[in-house]
Amino acid sequence: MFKAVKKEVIDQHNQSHKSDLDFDFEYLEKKLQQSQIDIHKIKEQVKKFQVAVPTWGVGTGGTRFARFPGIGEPQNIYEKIEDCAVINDLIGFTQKVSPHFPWDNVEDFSELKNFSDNYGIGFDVVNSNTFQDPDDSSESFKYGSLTNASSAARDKAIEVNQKAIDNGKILGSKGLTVWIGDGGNFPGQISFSRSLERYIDSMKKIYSHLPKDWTVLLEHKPYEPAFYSTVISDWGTSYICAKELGDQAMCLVDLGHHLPNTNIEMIVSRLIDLKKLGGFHFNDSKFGDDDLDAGSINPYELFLIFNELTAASQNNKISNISYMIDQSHNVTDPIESLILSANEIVNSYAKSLLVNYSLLEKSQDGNDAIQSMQILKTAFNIDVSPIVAMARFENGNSINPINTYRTLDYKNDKSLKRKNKSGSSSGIV
Ligand code: PSV
Ligand code: MN
Repeated sequence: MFKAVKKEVIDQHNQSHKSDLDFDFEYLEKKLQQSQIDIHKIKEQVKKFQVAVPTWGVGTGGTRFARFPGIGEPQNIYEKIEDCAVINDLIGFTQKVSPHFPWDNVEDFSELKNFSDNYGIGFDVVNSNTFQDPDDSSESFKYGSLTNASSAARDKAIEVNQKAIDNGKILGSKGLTVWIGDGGNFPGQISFSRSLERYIDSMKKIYSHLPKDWTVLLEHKPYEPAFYSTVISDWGTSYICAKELGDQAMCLVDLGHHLPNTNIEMIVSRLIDLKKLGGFHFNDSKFGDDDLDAGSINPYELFLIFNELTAASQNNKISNISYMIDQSHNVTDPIESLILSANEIVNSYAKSLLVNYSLLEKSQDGNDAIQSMQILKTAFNIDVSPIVAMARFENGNSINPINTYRTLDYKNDKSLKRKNKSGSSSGIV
């Protein structure tokens, strides 16, 4: 097994941070004892938390205006895996990656799996890309993929998805996320009705290609790249399609795919009750699908989402939710953004574990709005970073991952071998 970051480096760093961590942890332990919360129980749950890193997230992102590549950027899936292994060696919460096809296509998927296995990296849900033309340019998805009026284009889009499943099978994945950019830029451009019908029809063909132990996750989005209407625009449409397809079809909630001020935590609760919540794409946003770092703009929203998840899990209402990050890192070193984002997600999860749900239920049913709100706010306001840091330490990872990462000079080192392609193209990868 290779280590992207040497164990000795992590251990040496941890030595200099351990006594401060012990001090903070013991203080929090006493503080939580006052509310009869056992910090060790929380820490054990936190140690098991996992969220997948998007392979496309380790490359510098961009907008439709420009992309400003960083130094030592990964140029192919193998180099992306190396960067993901650095992240996981430092934090341990990201043992799997979520690949995107055809972006991550290789000749030999078994070889890729062996390579990743060696780094201790596995493969989570795979993603299919039919929002740009297929690799062989045999068909165009300019006017849609799974919902295109041309049956040849639809068949090609189905084939791209089926290939993604086949690749994922070799990699050990158990799921496929389907997001299509299909929609219209002008009123009248497409028939709302016929395009949805075609989507369901195409999805049925993809669904029938799924192995029995796989899940297909349907991802909705209200706009972009289509700016007037999208075919799978909201969670209701996504739910109807998942229901129509069958038990292996679930809905995926990308935090950026909602109109402003949408109550995302309520959507999460609804999908849980409808038994159709299958996964997340975590990110944050200010205005639209900004793909900013998780928890960087609205950490309370992230906490409220985990509050729904933890309450549902304590009532045995959910299992097997796929947690993935989906971000575009335009001005930061993606490795640093992903380290902080994953920790921010774990942080929100840890805070949700502090909520006393039986007290909250009583308070809600007693119509005590102030107390109910305070129960959540109190948990949210507790600094759980010593729990998360101790979980990382006990899992063999870094107490202060950004600090450790910066001493590696990793990207400078990589830039000697990885040569960025010239020019500044736009786009997300
Ligand atoms: C679309 O905006 C999306 O959220 C889908 O999940 C894509 O697969 C991903 O972004 C690409 O970054
Ligand atoms: Mn997404």
